[in-house]
Amino acid sequence: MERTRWYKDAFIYQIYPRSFYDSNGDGIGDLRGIIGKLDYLKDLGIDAVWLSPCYKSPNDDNGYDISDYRDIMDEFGTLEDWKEMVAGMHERGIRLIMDLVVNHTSDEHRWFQESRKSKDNPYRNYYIWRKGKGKNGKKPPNNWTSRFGGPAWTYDDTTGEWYLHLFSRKQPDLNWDNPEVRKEVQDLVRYWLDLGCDGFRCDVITYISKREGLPDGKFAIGLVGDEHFTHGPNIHAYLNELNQKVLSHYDCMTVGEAAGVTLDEAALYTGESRNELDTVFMFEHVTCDTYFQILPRKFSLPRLKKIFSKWQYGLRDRGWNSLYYENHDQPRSLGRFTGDFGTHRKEAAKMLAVSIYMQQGTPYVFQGQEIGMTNCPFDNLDEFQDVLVKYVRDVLGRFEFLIRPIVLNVLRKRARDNARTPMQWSSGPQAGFTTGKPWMKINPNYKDINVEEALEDPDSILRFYQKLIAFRKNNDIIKYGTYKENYPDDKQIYCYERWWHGEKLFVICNFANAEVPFRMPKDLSFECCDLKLHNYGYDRPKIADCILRPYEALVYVIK
Ligand code: TEU
Ligand code: CA
Repeated sequence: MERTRWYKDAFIYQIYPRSFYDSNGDGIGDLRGIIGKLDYLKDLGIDAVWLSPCYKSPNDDNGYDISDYRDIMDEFGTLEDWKEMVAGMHERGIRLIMDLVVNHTSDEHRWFQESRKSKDNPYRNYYIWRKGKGKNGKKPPNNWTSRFGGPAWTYDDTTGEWYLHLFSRKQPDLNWDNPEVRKEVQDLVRYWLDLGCDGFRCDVITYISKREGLPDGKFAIGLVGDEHFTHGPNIHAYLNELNQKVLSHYDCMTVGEAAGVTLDEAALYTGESRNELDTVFMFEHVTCDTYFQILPRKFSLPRLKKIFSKWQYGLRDRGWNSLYYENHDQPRSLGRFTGDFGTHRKEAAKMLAVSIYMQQGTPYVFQGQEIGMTNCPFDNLDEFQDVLVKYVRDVLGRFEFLIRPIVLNVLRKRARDNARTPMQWSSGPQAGFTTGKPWMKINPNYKDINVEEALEDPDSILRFYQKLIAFRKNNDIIKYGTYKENYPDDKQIYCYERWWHGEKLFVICNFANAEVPFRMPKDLSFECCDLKLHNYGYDRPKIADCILRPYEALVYVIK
């Protein structure tokens, strides 16, 4: 099987199925809902869909807790619906990337149900069980914390031992050191590829290999234990094995979710000769406005640019980047990376698109980003649905009321719920998402921000995305060109160029909601120059010293 590496030319659209489109009025998005919107996706021009988990799940973490890897969640439909969905995608030239969540299962998975029954159950070693510390073993085996807060261990009465869960207690970690577990994963990956899926987004894949002996982690604020399971001792061997046994036999692609990944590690994961993953999601830019990855920190453009440039220069010829601002775990990018955009929502959203999608790598757009959806003005803590928020509230316990306004304020900025409010299709009831009662709050701004409106407006964010995606298609400068940043210290302007065989792409982005003077770089000489993308009506035909308008963004091809 020849691997065509089609992902280098692909624009990928992420669907969070629960919030995309509800076909049957139960208030929950579903696969038939996706089928109903395939033409919308085709018109947008995207090449592939990354679908967040749609497998059977008790939904403690909205499908990231899987109880059966080979079947579809009841609320989302059936395997037949899935097949129809894939066929419909393929007919339209759209590939499907499934979410592969194999660091952990649900505690309701049959393997775990068996595993907890007795110490000699054949499935016992599928998970990570340990005796506790202290008198009677009533203290957790080590000090690792769950990514959702609290200890990463839960005590189980039946056998008097603890099991490890790096996420919620309903998400027990699989034991990848057990060859049977790795075989199970290979089999289920093959199962979906044989059914027609085109690749995988590998959930928290950097956590699957834990250090032998599970030593205590060093003291840290928030997350403890990281150094013993992020890029753990056998990670590269396990990924190489999965690749050689299964992935390499298909023309598929993989993208690993890689929180904490460094440039050198990313090169190891994605180097083409290493046969592990094709690409990874790094996290540096989406943590550049946080403290301890949790608390909000003032956004700084130079800090963001430094991260972009580090990855553009650093992974060149050594691996392959992923380009994203949003996903189902991140707050919305508008406002976050633009400051208060006031009346310039459209310009700001288009500028953000230019700022990232002219870089080298595989671009991702998250549902709603293409119409400029924003964070949701949640009114109180009960409106949040995310298991992560429930954990936070658990930890605060009866002290919650003391700091409730602060918590609400932080969550409004940072909560994952911001990305998960239903897709805004129209200005009609429930934003056209459902005819029933939506499973989660709809952002009240849907009357102004919705797909219907965007399709009618020739100047909409959506129309701009269509143009940008079409421009990017089969564009060798964007795909292969070298990257060079201008004015790295500028606090308002992000300016970079890409160069390939005598042609140059020149990108100017004003991140400020204000007029900002721009000076042309001295070494820029050219004979002809073509304005390809502009969020202010294509009226600056030449690159020249000028005053950039609020959030103005320009892309030129020059020769
Ligand atoms: O995310 C892993 C992860 O690193 C995030 O959960 C992060 O810790 C969190 O967003 C705090 O910012 C993946 C999935 O994308 C996420 O939805 C799941 O909840 C998680 O794994 C567990 O499967
Ligand atoms: Ca439904």
